[in-house]
Amino acid sequence: MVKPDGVASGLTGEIVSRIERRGFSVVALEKRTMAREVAEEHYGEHRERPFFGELVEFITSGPVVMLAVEGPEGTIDALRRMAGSTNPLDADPGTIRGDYATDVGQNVVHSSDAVESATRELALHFGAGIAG
Ligand code: D4T
Repeated sequence: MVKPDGVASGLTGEIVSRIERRGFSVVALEKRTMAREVAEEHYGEHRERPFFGELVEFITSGPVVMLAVEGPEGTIDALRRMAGSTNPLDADPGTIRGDYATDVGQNVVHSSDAVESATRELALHFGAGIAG
């Protein structure tokens, strides 16, 4: 997902381009503003964390670009490495966060961290039919 800060900064094309040039397939893509209930479910694992309210506020603050990406086994980890560390100040240059962000709360992209979360998030954002 390109988060609201990434979309507002005009980074959608750059991020989609990095994913495609790497050789992964974008199988679905949609720009939309996430409903609060969807955001709370998306970030459900962080419900008890002190930054949860801000996180939901931010992710619903403007349009995101939701992507379903397909690739061989290992693609989930490869996309996480392309995104870089959650805290952009720790992210390596050449990663998306390392090139375009400085703030952990506004770190340009989200990428699923495991098969289970990818399956859950694909179903949440695109419907049951897309994961497989
Ligand atoms: P997402 O889920 O957005 O791809 O981020 P990560 O998978 O890299 O990191 P995460 O789940 O640990 O954090 C989710 C989300 O919360 C924001 N955040 C995180 C924050 O605002 N303050 C914090 O202290 C942390 C740890 C950033 C990403």
